[in-house]
Amino acid sequence: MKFVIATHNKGKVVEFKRLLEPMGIEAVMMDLSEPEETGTTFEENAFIKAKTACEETGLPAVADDSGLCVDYLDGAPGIYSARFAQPGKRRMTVLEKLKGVPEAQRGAHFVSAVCCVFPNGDRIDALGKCFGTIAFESRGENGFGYDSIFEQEGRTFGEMSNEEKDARSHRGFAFQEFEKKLKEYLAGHIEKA
Ligand code: ITT
Repeated sequence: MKFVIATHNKGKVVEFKRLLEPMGIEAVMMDLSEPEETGTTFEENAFIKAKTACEETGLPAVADDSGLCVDYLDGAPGIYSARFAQPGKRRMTVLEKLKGVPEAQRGAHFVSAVCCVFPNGDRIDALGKCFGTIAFESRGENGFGYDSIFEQEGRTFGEMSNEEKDARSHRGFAFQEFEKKLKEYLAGHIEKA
């Protein structure tokens, strides 16, 4: 099975391949346009990205819309995680906004809404969340985006191996659900778009 990966984020590309290939999926990159994310939810934006890529390539397309929701910031940056501050300044912006905030009030979670659209219009949706806290400083070089400031049990995602992150991350959980639904879909249980 060949699926096109509908993302322009290099960190996500690496994770998509890592999570999709063990399912027997050939995950390919193509030159895709970048649709405007006009949705008001993670799910809507994931669908916009997957549908656009499927229409452009004629292949089943998988997208994820994801983000970091910080309790102290009333869930921000949320769906605006990629547009929250200038590139390179996003982690620091979160840390600055939480300056002086004690550990007990630094709760946060990541969300990943995965959407796969097939050329016949069928779609599969899956959602994953993972909970942790915002660290007091950036730590670790692995991963991408907010990984180095998102902590679980004393270590940031940036300090974890790929396997550790996948086993506990929002995207790891979303792709677990996706795999289950894909198997059901392929066995004939079709969800209509
Ligand atoms: P595409 O839309 O092309 O997929 P994007 O980076 O714009 O790329 P989103 O709109 O879904 O993707 O924005 C999600 C942002 O949330 C992303 O840019 C990261 O900063 C952050 N993010 C999502 N998943 C993450 C993860 O696993 N680790 C760290 N940061 C993550």
